[in-house]
Amino acid sequence: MTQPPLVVIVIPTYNEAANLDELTRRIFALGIPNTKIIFVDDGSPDGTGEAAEKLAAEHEGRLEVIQRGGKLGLGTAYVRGFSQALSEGADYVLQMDADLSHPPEAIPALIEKLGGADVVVGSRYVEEGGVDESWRLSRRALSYFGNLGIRLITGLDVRDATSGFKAFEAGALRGLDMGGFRCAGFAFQAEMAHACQRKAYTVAEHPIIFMDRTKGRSKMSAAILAEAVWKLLPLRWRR
Ligand SMILES: Nc1nc2c(ncn2[C@@H]2O[C@H](COP(=O)(O)OP(=O)(O)OP(=O)(O)O)[C@@H](O)[C@H]2O)c(=O)[nH]1
Ligand SMILES: [Mg+2]
Repeated sequence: MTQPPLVVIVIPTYNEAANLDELTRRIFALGIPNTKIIFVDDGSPDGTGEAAEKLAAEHEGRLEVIQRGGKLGLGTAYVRGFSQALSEGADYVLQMDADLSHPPEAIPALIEKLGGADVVVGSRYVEEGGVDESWRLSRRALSYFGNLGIRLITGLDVRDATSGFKAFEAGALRGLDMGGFRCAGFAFQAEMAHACQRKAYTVAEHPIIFMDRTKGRSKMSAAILAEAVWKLLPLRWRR
């Protein structure tokens, strides 16, 4: 009997101890055969690393933890987790946040759409996609126009340029020069989308509703936003 494809979900964590149990439960409840989670934790002071190790012991062989010494940014955490996933022979690699903003229940649909695409993006800005109902108009506008601005600056075609919920066909991911990525913070998501577009990969989008985190705190900062402006600007001219 042939093995079902190996699905590896890479999740960077920084101070997400309160979210890991529910996230893990909801992912494994999907019952996707041959699925593995890799948490990449940056020495979170709130005990996320310990919580992740406990889950790794409960789900032996299906959940792995990469511990880094300090907060090195979600971009480099993804690059580290992706190379681990590929070295373990993943067929499909997914990325998502740990704070339950990305609904784990969309994972099967993302994987299914990989049948006709190299990359599938969980997207707020396609029909039926959206953001948390509780968002005020000002926050919606900031998110929408921020995304639009990044698309215009970088020349990205994908509708949700800053989505951190993506699925990759392993060969496509392997084809990217991730060592050359420059963005450490959330701009990494657009840098990644841009790298896929330069490679002329087929990118599909699947609608998701992005929910606000209910536990833990956002890591967004002025420095991370500044990085987005400075490092995404030159992308348009990168080859
Ligand atoms: N390993 C690691 N993970 C990080 C780091 N910064 C953020 N993360 C994780 O990256 C994901 C996204 O971070 P969030 O703080 O939710 O930021 P965001 O989703 O852009 O912003 P919000 O919408 O305000 O939540 C979460 O799973 C974080 O725990 C980091 O420096 N290292
Ligand atoms: Mg978040």
